Amino acid sequence: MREILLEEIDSTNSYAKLNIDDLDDKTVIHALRQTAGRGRLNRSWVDLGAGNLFLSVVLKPSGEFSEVYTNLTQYLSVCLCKVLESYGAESQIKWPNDVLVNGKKIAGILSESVMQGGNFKGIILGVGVNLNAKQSEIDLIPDKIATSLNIETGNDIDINLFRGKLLDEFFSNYDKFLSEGFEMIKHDYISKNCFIGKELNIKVFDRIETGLAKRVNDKGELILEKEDSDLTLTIGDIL
Ligand code: BT5
Repeated sequence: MREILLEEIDSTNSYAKLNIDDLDDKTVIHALRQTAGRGRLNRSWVDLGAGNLFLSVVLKPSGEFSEVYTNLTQYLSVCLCKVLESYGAESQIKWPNDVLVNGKKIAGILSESVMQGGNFKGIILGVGVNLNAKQSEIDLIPDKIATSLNIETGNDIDINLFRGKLLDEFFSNYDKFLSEGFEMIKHDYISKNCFIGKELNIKVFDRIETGLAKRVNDKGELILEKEDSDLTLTIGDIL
């Protein structure tokens, strides 16, 4: 594993994407500040200051895309929960990969597959974690109730220690995850969920699906029970 530390960048995911040809498998890009952090679907990730974590991992597991790569965000969400719990913060996962503490969003994950001229180049797995933030700044985050680890634990968080724990957790079972897939983490993922058994409205592109979150299947998809039939969802946002 190689680590690149940047003082400031627009987005660690954008940097990794732009330089993917020059970056080895398992390179970690870590920025102290992010001026244009990205979420999914053109949303933004707010930089709450230099004490917070912004990093992207470059993954080049093979020359071709494989379905298991779509579950890497769920794998990372389980890793994040384990690390947060080592700080005494009880965490939960909101499908597909929001990580919450006390019902508030503490981390976000953005996975991007990079293709060039029809060739699969790799995956950029980006993660932002609020570690040391002020409540007054968190309150300015649009559309979400958020929190940070210092607020939840009452202690300042050593960002390098947290990053080390997260990368150790991620890479210790990464190869096994690639060969076993979502089933390897299914038990942990489900034990952390905060949505199964609930009546949900889920935004899927520009439509809203309503139903009972019945279960998560072996591929990490959400089975939503609707009035007339079950719907299998691979992406979406629980509203
Ligand atoms: C995500 O998107 O949650 C993925 C965020 C990934 C950020 C990392 S940082 C390092 C790497 N480089 C990047 O450019 N990105 C990755 P999504 O599920 O679309 O959620 C975005 C929504 O979360 C926003 O619309 C806000 O409502 C909320 N949000 C934004 N900043 C936040 C923050 N710091 N803490 C909690 N919630 C936030």
